[in-house]
Amino acid sequence: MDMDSASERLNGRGPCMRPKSSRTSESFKRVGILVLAVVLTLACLVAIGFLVKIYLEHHYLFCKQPLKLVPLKQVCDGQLDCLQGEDEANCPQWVPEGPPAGDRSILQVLQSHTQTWSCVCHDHFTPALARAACEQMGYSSTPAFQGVEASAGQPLPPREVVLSNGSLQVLEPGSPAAIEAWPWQVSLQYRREHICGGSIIGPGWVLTAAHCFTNNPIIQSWRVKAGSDLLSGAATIAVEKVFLAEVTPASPKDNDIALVKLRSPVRDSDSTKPICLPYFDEELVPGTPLWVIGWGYTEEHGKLSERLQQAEVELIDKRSCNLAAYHGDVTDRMLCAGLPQGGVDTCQGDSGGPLLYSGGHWQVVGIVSWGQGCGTPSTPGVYTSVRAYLDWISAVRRSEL
Ligand code: 4AZ
Repeated sequence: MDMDSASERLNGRGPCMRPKSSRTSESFKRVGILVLAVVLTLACLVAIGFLVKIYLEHHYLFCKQPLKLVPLKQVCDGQLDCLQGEDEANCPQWVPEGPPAGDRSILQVLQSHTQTWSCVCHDHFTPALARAACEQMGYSSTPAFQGVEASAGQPLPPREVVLSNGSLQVLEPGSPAAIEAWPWQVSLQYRREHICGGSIIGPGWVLTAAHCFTNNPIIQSWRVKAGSDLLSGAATIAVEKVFLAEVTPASPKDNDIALVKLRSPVRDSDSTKPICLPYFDEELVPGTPLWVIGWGYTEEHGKLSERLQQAEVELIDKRSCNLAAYHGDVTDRMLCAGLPQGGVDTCQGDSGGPLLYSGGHWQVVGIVSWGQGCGTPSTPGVYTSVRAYLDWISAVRRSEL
């Protein structure tokens, strides 16, 4: 054995053995092919998944609850297929066309909650109002506008609008009220017809206005309806006596207060409860928030409301009330209430009902009495001040003990 072959053996490189580096590269190759195959398979799976996703998105909507696929033609078809309504949410909406415009120059508004159209009536329309109106219709350019004569044959009722948060809003004079919120409110009915509102101030007593009885003098024809926010239906209570504060022909608006004694007392419940009288020594300051409620006309020449309405007003100081509109007719025993810009007011059919102050507990501070028109600016509603008649109320009730 020569030295060279001995060292070849020692190094493990015999004539039938491959070199070590060639074996390593082969196993590298095998691993490489395996990795490539795995990567290619994964890529294929991702591509297939992607294609399946595109296909499903084109033909189905994915419902989360219950987990299912809804064919696209069942989406926005008016029938709920997904429990959470995903298939009927965000659908195109149908918007009904308004009535054909009589005068094509008059701006019309649709009140969403009543779905009724009105034409916009505004004495001092401004560029800001015009711009807001156009923006609400999707236009951004500066509009031109002009006032038009409102003819008698107007096909739509006029409604006043105000600018609120950048958009035109129809002035909403009131909102529907639940009797449980105002359980002292009653309807005074003559021959089954609603004439006035009133307030329960004790189990058998209703406070109202004297002028309700002017053309309706037969006591047996009067009935009182308590515990309901609707005018029709429900039982009524008979009237035993009516007490009026003395009204003189010289000042017919004075002493517009009456007490009605019921034949049977109303029992307290969630929908029938008496209201407190005001404190004799508490004079409210102008600007105090007050509430009015009733079934009266919802606009000046309108009609009674079947459902009780509520509206917030504020106490207006007597001096400015007299100066602005009433030339001294508002006496110390009356209160003015409304909003300086008008729009919220009582009207025919609300008479006799309460003007309410929420001073810790609800108090009837006034009785709906008179006013020029309904809701016009500068002619607020005028109310009998109940505080001025506390002695009269006690005297009447004492006389019936
Ligand atoms: C009425 O005729 C009447 N805007 C009641 C209140 C008002 C006007 C009229 C106040 O019974």
